[in-house]
Amino acid sequence: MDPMSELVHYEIRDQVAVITVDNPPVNALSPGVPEAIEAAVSRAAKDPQARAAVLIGAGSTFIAGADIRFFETIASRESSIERSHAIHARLAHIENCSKPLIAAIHGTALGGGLEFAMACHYRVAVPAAKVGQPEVLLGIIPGAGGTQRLPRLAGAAMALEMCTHGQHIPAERALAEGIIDRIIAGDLLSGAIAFALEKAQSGGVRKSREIEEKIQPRAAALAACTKTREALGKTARGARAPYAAVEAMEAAIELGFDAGSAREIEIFADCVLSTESHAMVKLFFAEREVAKIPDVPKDTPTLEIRSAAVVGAGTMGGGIAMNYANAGIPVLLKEVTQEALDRGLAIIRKNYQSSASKGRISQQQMDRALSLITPTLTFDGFDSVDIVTEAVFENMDLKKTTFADLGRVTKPDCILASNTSTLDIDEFARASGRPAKVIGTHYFSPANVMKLLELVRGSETSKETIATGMKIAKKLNKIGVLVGNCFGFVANRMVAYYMREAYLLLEEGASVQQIDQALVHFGMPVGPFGMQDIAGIDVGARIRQYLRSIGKERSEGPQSVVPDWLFDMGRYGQKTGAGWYHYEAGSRTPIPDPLIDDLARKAAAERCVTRRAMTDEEIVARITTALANEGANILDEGFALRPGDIDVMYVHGFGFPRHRGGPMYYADTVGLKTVLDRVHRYRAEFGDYWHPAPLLEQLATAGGTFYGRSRESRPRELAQRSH
Ligand code: T1G
Repeated sequence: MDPMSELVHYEIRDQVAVITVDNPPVNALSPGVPEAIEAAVSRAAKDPQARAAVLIGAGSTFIAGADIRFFETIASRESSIERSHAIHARLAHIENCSKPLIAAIHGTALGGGLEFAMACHYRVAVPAAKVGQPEVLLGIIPGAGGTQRLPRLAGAAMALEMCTHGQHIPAERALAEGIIDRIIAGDLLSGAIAFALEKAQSGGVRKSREIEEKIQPRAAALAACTKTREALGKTARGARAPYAAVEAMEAAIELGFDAGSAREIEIFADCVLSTESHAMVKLFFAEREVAKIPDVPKDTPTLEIRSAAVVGAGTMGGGIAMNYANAGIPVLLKEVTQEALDRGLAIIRKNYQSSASKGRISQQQMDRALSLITPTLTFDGFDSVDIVTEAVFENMDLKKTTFADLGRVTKPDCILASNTSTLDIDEFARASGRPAKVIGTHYFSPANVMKLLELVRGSETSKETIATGMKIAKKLNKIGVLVGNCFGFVANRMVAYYMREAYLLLEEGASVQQIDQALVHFGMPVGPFGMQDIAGIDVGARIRQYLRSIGKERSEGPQSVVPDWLFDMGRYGQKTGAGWYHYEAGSRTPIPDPLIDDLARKAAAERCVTRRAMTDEEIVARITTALANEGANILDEGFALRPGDIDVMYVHGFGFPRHRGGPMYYADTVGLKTVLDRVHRYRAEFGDYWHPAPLLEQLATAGGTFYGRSRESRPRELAQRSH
């Protein structure tokens, strides 16, 4: 082993130079790595002992791409262009090596990793390896020739799919598409060396830049670009990077490799400096930071979850049971009556059938998942499960009784989780007699689909319980975010303000369709009213009823009466065929209903509100300002650890557009001074319920941002509810 570089090693094995990138944890192309790879290839070219060379990654993966941490250091278009030219030149130099150069892939070859692999003459991979150009998920396009070499290897359609969606492609498909040349079933390095020697024997170097047949005829390849651009109209929802990738691919097809590369370099520069990219990079790191709880170290012991139970087979309970079954964990599903149990199971079966009919799961997977769900009317078997999730109605007395039962029927180390979306978990934690084992696990509707799991820390929740909760989130393929125990926790506390504004806008003169469309245009998958028709108007109405019954007022200001009227009329949303919209039998297509305008007019008259026309900009500004202002209160009070935690929740729980980074990052990009000015203006116009959050005032006055707020001023521990 030659210590020519800490980051890249060089050695000769069986007449082949082995170049090993060793930059843990993911062999990112940090400064020094590309240079060292190039130097090692030059050395192999000159080395009389080497007949060929293999590029391989040390540790668990090949190269996972550029080092994302360094994107922030790109200050101008010129410096981006300069850097890109340098990396393109390096890859051209590597590709021009006179001896066969083979990339040996395990783990993932992503972004710049795949681009380095494509500059090699051939690629081999282990069966479990994956390749991809995920740059679009960071708001950029491949910047080291990916948009030029990939279509030449795999054809325009495949390259377009990869560069506009960013998905990871398994080795087998990559082989079929021509991205890799052989799958190595045994030891990767030995297989790669054998492959390299074969190529040395046959004298084969093949430069992907010179392959033209896959992008011929040009008209067909360009038609694929047009088709992709059209399809993006539905999926990209306002993001720019996917379109930029298509543009770079068109350049690859129309201009040839060199001019196409020059175009890629320019487009990359525009993207890397965009707000969209900055937002998505912040989100990438925030998604990883949520797993880091300052006072719960990584090595905190956790409980092994081998079996589970769910109490309540309603929409949420059924969805939660499906999550466990999908993860291969047997789950008991308990209801009080046979009818309710049958109804719940029928919905579960219908959900699986719909996934199977869409080809998302096989019949076998469906059968297996269903066989893991055991319906029951009793607590039999609860004494052996490792976790129980309570998903009964949102009613404190019912929860208290349920937790008292669970404390009695489960084993002492069983985790007792609650799917409450608002209530004080300390109250029913005490009822269980084992508050250290109690944690909130708040799922989002539909629970078997949405990625977010909001974990709620009670005042006595133990660190082991928290660490186990985070582990369960991962196991269920969710993203777990730990929050403090305040009313509505973080997700619904903010949604209450989001919905308040939507309701008030409706009364003030905007239509349900205008508000929903303005938000969809902003990038949400569905607007607030469409969302509520999916989740159920009854859910919020029952919470309001409960609050009234215990003499509590909602804190988020004036409430429209319209949702309660809809509830009284039995219009709960999609499940009853009518809510904010009307639905035809068996259809989920929302049809505008003139009745809602009548109700809005009536409610406006009752509150003496003068109705007026509104712009989409005003709608988006009001709603996003309400979110950011309340987010600032939550941060200030210490119920969320970081602004990124809130953003991750909104992206994964409600589909807030990734390319805007989440409500807090979005507010930073709007400018906190502008956000604060709006709050003041709304206060003057609409009333005192618009309070500027102290943290917003403080940061806006100091010219700061939520993300720039110093670590020292952030809470290290989540706050607890004051009783
Ligand atoms: N740069 C810097 N840090 C990275 C990184 C990267 N590319 N990838 C991962 N990390 C860190 C991550 O923050 C975490 O740190 C740790 O590594 C483990 O990651 C020129 C411009 C590779 C599939 O988009 O998709 O190439 O939290 O927890 O679940 O055209 O990481 O431990 O401190 O995610 O095993 C394109 C991004 C870049 C790949 C591994 N590449 N990474 O998943 O571990 S742009 C990507 C991933 C580019 C070129 C362009 C995943 C993974 P910490 P992890 P994992």
